[in-house]
Amino acid sequence: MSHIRSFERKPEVFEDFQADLKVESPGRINLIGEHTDYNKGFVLPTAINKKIFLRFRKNDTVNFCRIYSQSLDKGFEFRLDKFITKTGGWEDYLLGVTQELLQLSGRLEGFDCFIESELPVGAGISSSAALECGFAGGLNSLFELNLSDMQIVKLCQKAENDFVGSNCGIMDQFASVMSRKDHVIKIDCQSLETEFIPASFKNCKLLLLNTNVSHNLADSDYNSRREECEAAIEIIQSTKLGITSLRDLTFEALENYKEQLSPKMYDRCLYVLKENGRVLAAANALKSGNLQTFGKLMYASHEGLQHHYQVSCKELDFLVDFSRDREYILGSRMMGGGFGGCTINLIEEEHIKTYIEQVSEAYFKNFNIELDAFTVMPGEGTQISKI
Ligand code: GAF
Repeated sequence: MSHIRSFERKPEVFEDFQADLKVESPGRINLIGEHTDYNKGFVLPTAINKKIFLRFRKNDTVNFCRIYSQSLDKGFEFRLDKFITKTGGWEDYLLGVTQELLQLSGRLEGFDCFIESELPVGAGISSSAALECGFAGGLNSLFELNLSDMQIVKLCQKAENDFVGSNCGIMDQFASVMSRKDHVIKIDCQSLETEFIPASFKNCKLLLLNTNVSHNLADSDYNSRREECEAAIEIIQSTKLGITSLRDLTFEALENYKEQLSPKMYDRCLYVLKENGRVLAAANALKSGNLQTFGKLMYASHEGLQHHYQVSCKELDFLVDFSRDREYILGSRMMGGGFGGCTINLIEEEHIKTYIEQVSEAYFKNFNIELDAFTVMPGEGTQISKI
């Protein structure tokens, strides 16, 4: 039997909670470079000015841990000296991180943690990475474990892969921890080299439109895309040594293997190769202030995700299509893993209000679902402070 005990209401101990440490852990956006991180390619994300807030204190026990989420009005307690098992719910992000920290440092003790969030769940702005990284960063600091930011990033990704069971790449955790205010990060997911690029969008803003749908198979379809890429690499590797990821493949080499790959595999690979090129071109366009080019690359990215990688859905396609003949929208694309969540739009500021009214009305008419719309700014990665 699991020793993890859930509670549905706020326990007394979290009333008037006096913490030792507070953490601000941001969600992330990705301007371009989708499904390229686990293929060892390039991405262009940044943290945003919407966050999860966590507060921690030691509770003077050796093993007893208590966590409460104000936003969910739910919490749970567990012991560090008992085998940690999955619940299948939001708790797993935190239990997975705890297990990784125990394995890496073995030096945790009892604590209480109070969580509040302004990140919508399932919107594709990575509330899960924000939760993992904020929690890991907080415990690292509370118990003086001396783990580096990169160790935090990697252990959170591992917790999500091994404990939660989502085979995600490194982008979300990296962006949530490492970002700098008013910059986007070009990450080479093979070498983990980074370039911080000033995020100057002139008279434009980044507008997120949340479809408020999250199709059921999001996790398994995500994992199967990754498997399809890995299967293609395995086929190519069997005759061409030295190819360990799609990053090592050229367009020319891919054409040579076309016959041996299924049409689906070929399409997935082609998308990834093209998307890597688009990230590099987009980073250059941003540096030279060419937002028209940047926007076109966003549209091209969506088309690849829709037709070749096949991770979009009718709600996302509707929103991208709706933006197309409006000159004041420079670019639009689905963002994140896909199958629901948000589109990201590069839009001239003066048209935002009218556009939100128009697109919300049309979206509701089509799907009978309310659209959520909000602008975001590139923000700072995890921030931790003693109280
Ligand atoms: C999700 C994953 F967590 C990331 O690692 C990345 O693969 C993304 O989907 C798609 O680009 O957010």
